[in-house]
Amino acid sequence: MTSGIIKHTILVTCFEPFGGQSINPALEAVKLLPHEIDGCTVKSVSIPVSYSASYETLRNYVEEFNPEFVIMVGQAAGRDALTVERIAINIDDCASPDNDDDVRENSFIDDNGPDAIFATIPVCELVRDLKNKGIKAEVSNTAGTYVCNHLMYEMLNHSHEFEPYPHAGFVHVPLIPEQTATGDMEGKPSMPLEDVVAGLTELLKFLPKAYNS
Ligand code: PCA
Repeated sequence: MTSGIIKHTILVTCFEPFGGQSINPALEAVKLLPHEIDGCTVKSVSIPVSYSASYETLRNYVEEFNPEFVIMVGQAAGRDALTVERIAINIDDCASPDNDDDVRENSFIDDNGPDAIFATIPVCELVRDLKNKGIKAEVSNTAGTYVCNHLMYEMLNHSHEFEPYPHAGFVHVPLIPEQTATGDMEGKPSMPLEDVVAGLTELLKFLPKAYNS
């Protein structure tokens, strides 16, 4: 490594399949990401779709890799663009169980935590850059109230406990065509896997640069 150049580490998380599906496009895309992008080390890991185990798992990876950036990635059925989440809210609320069969309705994630926490990555700049590169991307104002929002909230709520401080954010990705050909998801919007991978790669490339502009 050239001396004097800081080598950033970006931790990228994805989720296992859930809700009876055999594919999670976040997992499929994240496992295809390069291990290095423009001199940044990219560590890709999978997180269980579990309210109780998701953050525990992520925290161990943050302690192991000491990343400057944590980019969490999940599936959002019905969306047709990469959506960079602006905010996580302090609520678990979904009629569908997680992969541990845990159903949480209208319950606080942290009884003493803030109602909501903004992502600490530059959401609008990232989306603008992706759009300029011809990638379908939007800012999203809701990460839902299921495990993705839960993990994003927990990460942001605990970021100050780590050194270096990890800037953290969440990207929801659309379904991929294999999921929408038949079954429950038939007819929903999709994005080819290679476009999801290309979009995430561009986002990771731009991320450290967004702090220098
Ligand atoms: N999407 C779900 C959880 C796991 C995933 O990929 C969500 O949006 O909460």
